Amino acid sequence: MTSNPKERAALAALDLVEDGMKLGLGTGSTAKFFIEHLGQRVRQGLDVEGVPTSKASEELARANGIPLFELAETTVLDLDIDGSDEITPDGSMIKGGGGAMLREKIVARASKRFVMIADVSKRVQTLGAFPLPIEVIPFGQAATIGEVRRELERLGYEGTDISLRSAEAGGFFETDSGNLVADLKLGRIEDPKALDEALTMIPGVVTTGLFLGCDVHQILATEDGLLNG
Ligand code: ABF
Repeated sequence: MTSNPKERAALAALDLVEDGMKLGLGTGSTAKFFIEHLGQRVRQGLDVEGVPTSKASEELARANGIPLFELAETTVLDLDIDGSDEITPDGSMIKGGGGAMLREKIVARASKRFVMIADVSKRVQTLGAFPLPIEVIPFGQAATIGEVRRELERLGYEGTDISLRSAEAGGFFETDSGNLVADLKLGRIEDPKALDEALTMIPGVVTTGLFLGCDVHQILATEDGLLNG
């Protein structure tokens, strides 16, 4: 039994995988454990195929011999296994710390069931301590950020620190879709649904890192076990 809580959560999610399943393959360090252990099971004969939620997860899945496929109009995935940056007891999440929230959202929407894997530190009562990532197109990004700031003030978030995410190699971080990410330091989000709707209405905003209303099965690992529910 591994001592790493993220790996323990990933292994518990692996127990939910059955032969013949179509899977969403998440992004992040916890999902990495899942993909690597899934690859071992595939090499032992498990018959599954997956849709990766990022180029990084696609490369990792290929390196682990997991068959991949593209989402079609009628595709319904059996399980989407992914991490998160924050999650409340009712399953509302902030995702996108890794900048993959657009593809993650598309894959989650195409899935019958969303399995969130993380260490228990991701559990919060109210979202917002983790800066909310939003994906914005490069064209007119400054104007978009201005619109975002005005919407936030209308919703009562005064003086929010908004920063375009930098890339490690310098310049701005780019998502797999070639867009930018702005991180909103809101501190506490009282009405995530109203915030998500308001921000998503802004033309230059592609999506937010708010995942709301998913049927989420939470697998949260503590230092010595799993948190039930
Ligand atoms: C991904 O999981 C991202 O949305 C989120 O940022 C990340 C959390 O990563 P980790 O498992 O490394 O904490 O889905």
